[in-house]
Amino acid sequence: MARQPAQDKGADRGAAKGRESANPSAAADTAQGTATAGAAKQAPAERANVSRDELLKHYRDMLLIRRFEEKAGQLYGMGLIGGFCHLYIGQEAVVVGLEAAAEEGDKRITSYRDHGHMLACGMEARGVMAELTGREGGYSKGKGGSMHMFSRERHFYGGHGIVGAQVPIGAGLAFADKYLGNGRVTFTYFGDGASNQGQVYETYNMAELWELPVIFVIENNQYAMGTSMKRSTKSKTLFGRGEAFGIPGEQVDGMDVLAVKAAGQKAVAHCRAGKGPYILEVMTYRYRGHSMSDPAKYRTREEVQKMRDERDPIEQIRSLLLTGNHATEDDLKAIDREIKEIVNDSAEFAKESPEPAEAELWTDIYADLVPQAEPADQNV
Ligand SMILES: Cc1ncc(C[n+]2csc(CCOP(=O)(O)OP(=O)(O)O)c2C)c(N)n1
Ligand SMILES: [Mg+2]
Repeated sequence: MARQPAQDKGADRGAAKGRESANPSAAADTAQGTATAGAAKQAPAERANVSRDELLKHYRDMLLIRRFEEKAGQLYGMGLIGGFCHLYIGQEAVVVGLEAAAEEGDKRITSYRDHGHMLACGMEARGVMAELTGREGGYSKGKGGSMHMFSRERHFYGGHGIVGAQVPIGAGLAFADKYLGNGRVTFTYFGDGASNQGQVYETYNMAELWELPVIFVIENNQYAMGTSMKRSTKSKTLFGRGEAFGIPGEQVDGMDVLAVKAAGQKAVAHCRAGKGPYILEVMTYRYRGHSMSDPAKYRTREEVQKMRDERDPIEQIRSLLLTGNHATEDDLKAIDREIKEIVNDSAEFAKESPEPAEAELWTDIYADLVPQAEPADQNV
């Protein structure tokens, strides 16, 4: 069994530090020095007209993801989660910022690093944790696991283990919405590694040709397993590749939830106005390994620590809340307690939920939605 790294304490430990250094407009100093935010030229308080309630919601939503993922890491270490498990710790601002730009009915689809996306779009922590542990109470009745959860109710279309596979499917979802004329937008998330795949560019071409309402969100965490961006491409930006197909886009500071939200709103407006797809390259960073077993030889501990100390997305909002007198330490402690309860409750629920019955092996294999055709004439 893979050894677990120490629990992520970034959101607590860096509190004081965050107040001094959390200027989200600062260029992120990353492995490649590329995590600058095209959209983040001003400090968020000046840039975004954000209410106290919004700030608190962003803080709460990001903290839920972080604490949930820490708990998932623990349960994995205890042998309660089998198979693959890719944690999202460090990247919380991406999905929380974009969900803040979405409206009810908009769709989302992503890769295997998907727990944060589920929580951010309103799926229940209990159902996600029970699925991770392979229990009946999970979103896929315990048969899908970490990478294969869906919720039609919350318009969440997975959870895809094949790198890049979700990209054409995301365009397909957007095609359906365009056909139905319902004004909905699809957020199609994929990584920097996935963005070197051919199917992404076939999808770009069709999406632009058909003016599909799809936002391609490249979560550029700068590594594809152990391969850094530097080793995989000479492209200066990934969003810039859309230009060949006529798709506009931009690079965003993915450690700044307000910058992500602002860019998301712009992209959504573009899509809803019928102008076709938009690309957001969101510069982010994962603190943990690629998955639970990761030799971590491709980057230094110092690189990770620097990012956590100086750029942590939760610390940035925490700092804004405190320095702007929008919240007190006690207010934030109360939120921390509330989140802890939700996460602990999800783990208890998961442990108590039974494993799926053997008969479940034969269910949920084919959809029953296709109308049955009349039996064909045997002689034709
Ligand atoms: C088609 C395919 N090729 C290779 C793999 C193995 N694999 C899993 S994740 C991954 C890296 C993808 O990196 P990126 O797109 O940057 O996403 P991240 O893991 O950083 O979120 C690879 C190569 C796979 N699952 N599917
Ligand atoms: Mg990556």
